Amino acid sequence: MPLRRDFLKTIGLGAATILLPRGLLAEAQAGRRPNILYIMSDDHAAQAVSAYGDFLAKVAPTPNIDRIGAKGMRLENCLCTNSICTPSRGCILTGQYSHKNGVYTLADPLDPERPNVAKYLQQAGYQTAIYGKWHLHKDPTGFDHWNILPGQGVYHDPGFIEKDKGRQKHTGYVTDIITDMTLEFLKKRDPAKPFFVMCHHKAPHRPWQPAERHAKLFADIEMPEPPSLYDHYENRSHAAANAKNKVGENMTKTDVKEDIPPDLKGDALRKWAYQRYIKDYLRCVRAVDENVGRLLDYLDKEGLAENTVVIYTSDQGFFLGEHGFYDKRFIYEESIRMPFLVRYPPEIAAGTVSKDIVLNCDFAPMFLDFAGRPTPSEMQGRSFRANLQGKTPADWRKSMYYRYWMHLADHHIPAHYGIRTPKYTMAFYYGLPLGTSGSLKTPTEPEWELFDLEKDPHEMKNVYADPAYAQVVKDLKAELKRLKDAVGDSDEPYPELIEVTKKFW
Ligand SMILES: [Ca+2]
Repeated sequence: MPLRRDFLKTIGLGAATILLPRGLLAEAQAGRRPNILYIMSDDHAAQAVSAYGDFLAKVAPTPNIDRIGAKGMRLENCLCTNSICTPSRGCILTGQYSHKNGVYTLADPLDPERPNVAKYLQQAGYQTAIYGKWHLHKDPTGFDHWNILPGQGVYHDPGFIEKDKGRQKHTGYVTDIITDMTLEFLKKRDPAKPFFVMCHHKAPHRPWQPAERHAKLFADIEMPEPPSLYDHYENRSHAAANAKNKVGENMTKTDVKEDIPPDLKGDALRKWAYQRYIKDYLRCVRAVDENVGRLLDYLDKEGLAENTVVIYTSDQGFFLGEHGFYDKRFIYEESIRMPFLVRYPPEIAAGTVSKDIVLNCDFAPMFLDFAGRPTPSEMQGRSFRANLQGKTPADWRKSMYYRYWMHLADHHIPAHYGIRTPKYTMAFYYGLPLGTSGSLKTPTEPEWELFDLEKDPHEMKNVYADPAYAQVVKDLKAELKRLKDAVGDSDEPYPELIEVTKKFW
């Protein structure tokens, strides 16, 4: 391969270029670096991707999404650095944590002037495009073509904002339309250049409105429940107990699509609402899966399957009734774990699995690596192209830093930062509205949580205060401090946090 690359580089230079017939040159240039098809849905939990074999795999399979993993690799520990839509999208594009790229919360725009991976890929000669959910408030930059949903967008007959054309209404179901746009781009692309296209679905985001053709799907079956659906938060932080993301209790008529019976309370309400919630959620997933199939079929038909890196992921994880929750934001597993399936037959062996800790800020460096470009100095992630080949670098990370900033915003979940290792998750709920999370929210009592993931994979028991874990706590705090410093998340701008830290560490 290096020889071939060098040769192509040589023929691509100056006068030598004209020695090749146009068609052959186009093919050579396109073949030199792979195309990248990046499919990302919104709030699609790994538990609802059947390749992950979780509790919903049998009743709600995702055969098309699974095709990507079957011909490539499934990541078991792809984790989000800030589990909420806008910040995760900012992180994916910039390769930076929220405190570096300025996208701390749902309200923060991504500065269009800032470098992003699409701009770098454009410079590398890629055709770039994005369709669907954007949610970074200001118009995209770095994309040759874009057609995005305004804000969250809607499921049925959605409006879109197209580059140079502005707002237009479309008829149909949003997941089908976003796929139609992606296919249209692929059909009209310049075959002389490799492409980078981001197909960003709105589904299965709240309020979980399925396509008409899936309205009756699962109607006659009782869906399996997750093991922690009836969690009552004993041995846990106040954060979990006080959160307002409870299935049933914190849902509206829009969520469950009918009046909530007033006599239903407690576990009975949770049980009733869960069935309505999970069925609509999985109906939305069904349309995503069908549409992933359309894209894969197109690549097969056009002979693009071999030279295209195909990825399926979601902007974060989601609670599907675990802990009695819906939504995300927490450092807990279901929230921070992103489904991630990738295939690229020349390099990635079929049916492989990686347990390496990969972060959403690693995506941009990985795309650039496939484009033959180095990781720009401002990016904090690291390319995992070698990991995808089963060649994990010896110094690959063994722990990750997480931070959620939106103190007591939607769903009343406190801001926190923490660490996740293969064995433990530990979080510090520092109790303060900081960054751009707003100053009107009241502080809460700081508290810690520690979960032993080997003994307690469902994170049901906080062992932070257990004397048996005293040394573990000490070691994890040292590693957390190291990670926090390494990503440059300084407390210097927040004297009140420095005070809280002195008292509670
Ligand atoms: Ca999301």
